[in-house]
Formats: sequence, C-alpha cells, structure tokens
Amino acid sequence: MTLGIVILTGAGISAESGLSTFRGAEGMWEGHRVAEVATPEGFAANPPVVQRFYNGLRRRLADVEPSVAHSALARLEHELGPHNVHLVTQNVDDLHQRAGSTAITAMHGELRQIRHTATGEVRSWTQDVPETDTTWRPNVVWFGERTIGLAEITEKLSSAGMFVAIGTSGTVYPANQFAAIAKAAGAITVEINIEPTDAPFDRRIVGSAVQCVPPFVERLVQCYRRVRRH
Ligand code: BV8
Repeated sequence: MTLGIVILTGAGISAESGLSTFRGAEGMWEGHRVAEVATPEGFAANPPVVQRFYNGLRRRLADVEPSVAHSALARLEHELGPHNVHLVTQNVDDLHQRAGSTAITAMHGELRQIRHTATGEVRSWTQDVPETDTTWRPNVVWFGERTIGLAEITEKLSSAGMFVAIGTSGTVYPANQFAAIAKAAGAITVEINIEPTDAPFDRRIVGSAVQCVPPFVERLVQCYRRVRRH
C-alpha cells in the first residue's frame, strides 16, 4: 500500500525563482498572443516568431535557480520514496529536475528538449534553435495538442491518498480536472496558492510557495516518520 501523494505544480511555484506566470493580460504571454506562439497553427504560420519566443524562454533558464519550494518537494520524494510521491508539473522549466525531484511527469513538455516534427524523436537541447528551422520544434505541448503522460497521471490520481496543487490557477485543461478525480477517489485535496482559486479543495493554504511549501513538507515528513515508528 502506498501513501499516493500526487502533487501538481503550475507557474506559481517558479514565480519566486524569477520566471513569470501566465495569467497576465488575458491571452497575452510575454508580449505575445498565446495563439501566436503556443499553438501548432502559430508555429506553422510563423516558425521564426515561435522559435525566437522559445529560444528566449530557454535562455532564461540559465539565469534562474530552484527555490526552497522546489527543494522541499525534492526532499519529500527523498524522505517518503518515489513510490509514495509523484510530482506532475505543468511547467516547462527545469527547476524541479535541478532541485532533485525524479518522480516527475512534465505533462506540458520541457523547454530543454526539442522534438523532430516528422519522426517525433526527442533530444535534450539547451541552445537556440535556428529561427527558420521547421524540422525541430520545442518539445512543449501547445494548446490543442495532447498532454504527456495523462493515462499514468489519471491512474495515480485514482488511487491517491492526497492531492496537492501548488501555484496553479486551474485554468488549463486537463490539469484542472485532477483535483476532482483525486477527490472522487477519496483523496484529501490541498491547494497552496498566493490567491485561493474557487476550485473545491478540502484544505487551502494561502501564501507563497516559498513561505508555505517547506513547512507543509516538514509536517508531512514528521507525520510519515511517526507512522513508520509504529
Ligand atoms: C488538450 C506549454 C486535447 C507551452 C501550456 C475551452 C474550455 C476549456 C478547455 C479548452 C477550451 N478550449 C481549448 C481548451 C483546451 C485547452 C485549454 O485548457 N485552454 C484553456 C486556455 C482554456 N487545453 C489544451 O489544449 C491541452 N490539450 O486539451 O488536448 C487533445 C486530446 C487528444 C488529442 C489531441 C488533443 C494542452 C494544454 C497545454 C498548453 N501548454 N504550456 C509553454 O508553456 O510554453 S499551458 C501553460 O499555461 C503552462 O504550461 C501552464 O500550464 C498554463 C498556465 O497555468 P498555470 O501554471 O496555472 O499558471 P497561471 O499563470 O495560470 O497561474 C499561476 C498561479 O500561481 C496563480 O493561481 C497564482 O495565484 C499563483 N501564484 C503566483 N505566484 C505564486 C503563486 N502561488 C504560490 N506562490 C507564488 N509565489
């Protein structure tokens, strides 16, 4: 029997590392229209705009570090074991990976990967992609594209004991369905967010990820250690 803790993170957990969130002016994103830079149609219409957008985001990764919130989630996996804790992230940055989390599903892909548009081959990639290149695209899931690992995520949610959403507005499908799936399976659902959303979580912790995630993880670890002693 596992504890079945499933954690979902969104852009809010990377905000204190210096990466911007998405809910700026509706539909705008880093000065671009979402449809222009985060859809297959946008890429087909103007590959250089999209390659330049993602080259900029990829370059920015070199300027940011994981926060204590990312490190706390890596500690949770380390203390309880990857069989008890699974991290699903909507983020395409590499901060969870650099913090040491390994039981991760990056459901919207990863900035530090590119994908061959014909064969689907995925490569690790940290450089700029030539702006006129249409053979290699960022390995991120654009709007209208299938997310990564959804069957595995849904399976974990269906046997979860606890679901924790951290720093996500719950506006993007299918990630915004996960709390309901976990709740239907009998999980305790917890939201950690600087601004509570209106989704029906059992518990809400209002505050920033850096303020709230480390003490939350500490409580889980202490509880786990007490249970293990008996
Ligand atoms: C799919 C990769 C089907 C790119 C991203 C109409 C209604 C409902 C749904 C739809 C619809 N029309 C279309 C859809 C589906 C669509 C969708 O949901 N659209 C939305 C906009 C309505 N979804 C899709 O298209 C998905 N695919 O459905 O496929 C299918 C099935 C089979 C076969 C083919 C197709 C794909 C969605 C993935 C899109 N790609 N990213 C890239 O990143 O470059 S999504 C992108 O935006 C991010 O990855 C992220 O997921 C999302 C932003 O969400 P959040 O992470 O929550 O960030 P946000 O800024 O919104 O919120 C930040 C939160 O943090 C806030 O709550 C804030 O309070 C909090 N916060 C801020 N600071 C802090 C903090 N919290 C704590 N501490 C802090 N310091």
